[in-house]
Amino acid sequence: MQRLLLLLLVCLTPFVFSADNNLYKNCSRVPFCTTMRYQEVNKFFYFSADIMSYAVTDNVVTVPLSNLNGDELDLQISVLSGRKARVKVLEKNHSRYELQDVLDKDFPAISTVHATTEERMLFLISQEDTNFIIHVNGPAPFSVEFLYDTQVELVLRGDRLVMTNNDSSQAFSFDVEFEEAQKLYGLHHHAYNLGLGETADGTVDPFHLKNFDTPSYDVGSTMALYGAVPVVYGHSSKWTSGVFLHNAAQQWIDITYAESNPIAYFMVESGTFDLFVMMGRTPKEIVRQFTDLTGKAHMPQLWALGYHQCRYSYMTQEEVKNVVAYMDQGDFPMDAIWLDIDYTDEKKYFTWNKETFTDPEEMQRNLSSTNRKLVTIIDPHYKVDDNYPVYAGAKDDLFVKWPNGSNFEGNCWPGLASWFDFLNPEARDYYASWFSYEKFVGSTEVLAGIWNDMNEPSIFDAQFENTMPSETVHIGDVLHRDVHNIYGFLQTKATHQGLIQRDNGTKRPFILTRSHFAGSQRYAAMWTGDNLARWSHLPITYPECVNSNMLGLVFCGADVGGFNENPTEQLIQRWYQAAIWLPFFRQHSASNAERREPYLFSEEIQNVIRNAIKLRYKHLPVWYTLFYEHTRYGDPILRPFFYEYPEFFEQDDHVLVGSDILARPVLEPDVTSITVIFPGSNTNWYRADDESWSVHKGNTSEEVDVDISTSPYYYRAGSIIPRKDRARKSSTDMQNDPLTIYVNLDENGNAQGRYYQDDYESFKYSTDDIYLYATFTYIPASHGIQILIIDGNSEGFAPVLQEIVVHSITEVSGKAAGVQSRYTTNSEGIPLSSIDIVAQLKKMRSNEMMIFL
Ligand code: NBV
Repeated sequence: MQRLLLLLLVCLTPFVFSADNNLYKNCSRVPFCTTMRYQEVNKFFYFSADIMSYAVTDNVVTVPLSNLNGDELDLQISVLSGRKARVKVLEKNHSRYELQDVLDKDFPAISTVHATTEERMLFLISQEDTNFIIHVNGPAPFSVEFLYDTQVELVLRGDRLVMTNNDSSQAFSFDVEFEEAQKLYGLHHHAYNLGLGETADGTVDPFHLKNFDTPSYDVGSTMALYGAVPVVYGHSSKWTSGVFLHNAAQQWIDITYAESNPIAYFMVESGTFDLFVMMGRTPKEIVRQFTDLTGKAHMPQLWALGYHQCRYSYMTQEEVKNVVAYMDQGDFPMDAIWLDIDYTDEKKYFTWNKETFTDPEEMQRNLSSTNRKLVTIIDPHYKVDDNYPVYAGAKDDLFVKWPNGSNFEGNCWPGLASWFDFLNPEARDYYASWFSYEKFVGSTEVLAGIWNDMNEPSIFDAQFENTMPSETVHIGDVLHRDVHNIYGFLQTKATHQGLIQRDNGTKRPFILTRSHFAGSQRYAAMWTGDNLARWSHLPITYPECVNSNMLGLVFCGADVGGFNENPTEQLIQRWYQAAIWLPFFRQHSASNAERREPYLFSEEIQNVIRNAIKLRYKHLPVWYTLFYEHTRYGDPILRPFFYEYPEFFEQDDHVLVGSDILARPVLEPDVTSITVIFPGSNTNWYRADDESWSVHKGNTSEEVDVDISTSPYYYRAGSIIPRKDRARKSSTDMQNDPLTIYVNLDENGNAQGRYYQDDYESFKYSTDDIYLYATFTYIPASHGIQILIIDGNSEGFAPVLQEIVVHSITEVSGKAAGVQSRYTTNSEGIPLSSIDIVAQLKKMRSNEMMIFL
């Protein structure tokens, strides 16, 4: 019977073409959400802060809170370095689960000057930055105000603070007010605009954060999807501030703009009230504060930034070889081919289907001969089968359990399965050990990446909303409900550990994860899950990935073409043109969707797709440099307009790649023109896609004619863009290719850009500082390019320039126009390609040189 049911489920799953709103409960079906959403907190329950009794231990300031009902709480405030603070609200007699593993490091409280005024207010002044001040207002309902430069920027209000703690519930609620913010952002992952809209008016559900498997999800909805990042930023053109709720339980967040300032009202199922407050002045500062808390991604290997070809599933090793051969024949650059669940023996991970993948090592050798990599899927569910060694070695103590101590068993791809308890370090070690070449028999170095899917975790059981029941238990008697949203995060942590151990730390792991949480960037790239091959799903990929980028998760992408259903010919072309500007670039499709590898289309369509993929490869030096800057500073790679131009608000169909490329692909069907908006009142943009290099003033918009081959993108005047213009079969083939630098002069004739390179695969860039990081600056007076090594030991690197392309602004009939000059030699007629920059600098014992044009 069970098998029959499973078969039915398996057969039906791919045909579910829009999110099943019955399966996923809305707020009105979740008791704590219904209660908290409309509760009017009675004055009897308002807490006051007894500020005269505050105490300081290890710089942590504790203030007792109490209400007329006799409830007692502790308000704990830690001022952290870098204009951040941490606020906890704790019960005196109850304990709650305190989240582990998510923060990148410890954040000790720094010392403050503290004093009270009368009985009403406690002042805390950061000793590191005396402009950063916190006020605790005592009278009920107490509140905590966060000030910078005497301006209140953010208020934790006590008026909706409720902490329940009894046998059936540990839910709590509170609200945060963002002073003068014009818009709130954050709360990834939703298929929603970048700016968070009103929900508190009750017309829609609050934003829901509970990681679920949500195939064919709704666009424009607040429903929970695969990942959760509980962060809200409040932004105005004057300042930006934010909060991060360090808590991995289910949450619902209502947003309102109906009061004098925008408010985010958090309703949380369980776990600790542990709120980080970030007081950055600008979007850039605030993102850096958040990536300081939750960490940065490490460099990807170069190949991971190339084009990935995937399918559910390539069924045989011959098919794999054929796809690669056809891609080569069609002249489509590509770096990796992916194996979905069908490569395994009965969905038993770390095994191969011996009939269809008879010689996986030979297949990998074959891939390697064309410089391609293999990525295979490894899910978190393990078939209940005593003859399956991965299961047998774990079943005694390493799986998630029911409260009675028996292993939780549920249905998933392999039939009855159990799930690793990734909260348990021993389970992580054990699982990680299976990535070794000895244990994962048939894997070689060519199997260079791992794909963690279904890790919300997804379980085929509608009564638990297709995920792990909240009453199941992890190590240390931790209830699943307390750690639900980090289940996938912890799987990627273990996978990362496995790949590091497998290669003795010599290679940077590449992992793609579906489920994610704040901080997942330290271990994995992520994608937006099972989208649909419909026009509505193409434009939403931009706010989805821009949002994740603003929340640290920089390596984001979406299935090209849409996972379920079949894209029209027009849609697939537009999808490629748009997807090249997202950090992770992979075509993927469902098992019952038509095959759509690029070479299957007509010559005209192939041309459009080929040009798009090649354009991606030409910009690989830009992507690589931006990634490095993320690892160093925590900056996003994709940016909304307001990140660079705080006075500008988002345009969801435009994206900035770093600060210097503005992409506005065609995201809508059947149009002959689109509107392009240019940000920055003192900025000009050169049009780069049609090579007219026409110039467009910031703060204006323009109607641009488009046909199917047009996908507008622009370079910022004042930038220098390093490119490799010979797009070849793979990024590996391009590693030693020469650079073309595009010098885009601003109105004053200046331009600057940066370039980074390393060995493209190891951690030596971070352990031994072996890299090249340089600025290119155009010096108008000498009509030359200054190359300045910023830092890093660049010995052994030999970047060569093949061409310098200079764009400048001139006036044609009263209108700004672009002029292009190209140089392949320096002013003495020496070919640029013969100038070995690093060798020459070494000879000159300098970190700076000029190339005169
Ligand atoms: O492993 C099969 C698929 C995978 O192709 C897809 O990318 C995931 O998001 N997986 C979901 C399982 C469910 C497919 C219906």
